[in-house]
Amino acid sequence: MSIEKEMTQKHSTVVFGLGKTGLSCARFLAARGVEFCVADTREHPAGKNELKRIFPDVNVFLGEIPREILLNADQILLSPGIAPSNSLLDEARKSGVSIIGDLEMFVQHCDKPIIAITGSNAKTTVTSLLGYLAAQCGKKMSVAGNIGTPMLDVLDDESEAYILELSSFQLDLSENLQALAATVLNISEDHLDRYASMNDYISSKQRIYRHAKNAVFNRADKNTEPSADFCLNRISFGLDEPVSFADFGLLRNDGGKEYIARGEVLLLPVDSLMLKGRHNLENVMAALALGE
Ligand code: UMA
Repeated sequence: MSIEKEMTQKHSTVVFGLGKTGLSCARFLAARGVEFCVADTREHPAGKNELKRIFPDVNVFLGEIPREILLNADQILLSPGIAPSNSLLDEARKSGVSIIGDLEMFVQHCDKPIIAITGSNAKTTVTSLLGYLAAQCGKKMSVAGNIGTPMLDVLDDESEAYILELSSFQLDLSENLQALAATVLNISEDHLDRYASMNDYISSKQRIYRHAKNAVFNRADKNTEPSADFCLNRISFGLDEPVSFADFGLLRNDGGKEYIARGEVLLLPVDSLMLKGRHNLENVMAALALGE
């Protein structure tokens, strides 16, 4: 097809970004018979050859993307690495184009519980640990998201629930996440090239708690605590003593041995853990709290 014809043809869905996420979006749409095209501002994005191999007939726009492609779309599925605000995307949004990410597509099609994990650090550790705990308990749960496996690639499997590592970029592109349990593990300065201020970055992380049923937060880091607007069950973790019966923390038994505890209940001795370092005690507590 000539480039002129391709440009005038209306694509209801544009997959913008041809990395891991873009490829998973393409597979997801194709499996559902949805017509789409793909765009990327690089001439040679990572997923170019793979897309051509599996979907040779899909229209692909690389390099300078014709404005019409984005402005005429009904929906743009944006990869997390692409900043959601630039003049063209703002114009598309104003003219009624829906701009979402893979997380929003996932939640719109998922009917199983989601456990959602974010934080500036340690999110991959806690996500992996929770996946390991679930497997040891005989639960079939898929682990996906920012950790590396695009979440749409696991959506149709036989999982009882999904454990998703989410970046702030992914959270920014979703309105309807309703996690069964959600956590912001910690917040430190990160990605400030994408956010106007630290407060914007914190708000982005806090989006994980919207519509969630249970929040797990770090009581040593005020910014991880769900804002008062969110009415949800709260469980905290920290390296001090648990504050209430629901919280996780550290306690010593009569012999002075240190334990991870929930409320007054001693759960496991700190020296029995193979993960070393005090920060990993927080990670273990977060995983236990989410698992609970
Ligand atoms: N692109 C454009 N225009 C732009 C910018 C990018 O077209 O202005 C294109 C690039 O040319 C490229 C594509 O977008 O072809 C890349 O998309 P992407 O950056 O979203 O990368 P993916 O390969 O889709 O990987 C993404 C996550 N990457 C980012 O968020 C930057 C991966 O997280 C994630 O594992 C993957 O989806 C699966 O969910 C990586 C990451 O670095 C590990 N995450 C950041 C972090 O952890 O700090 C947030």
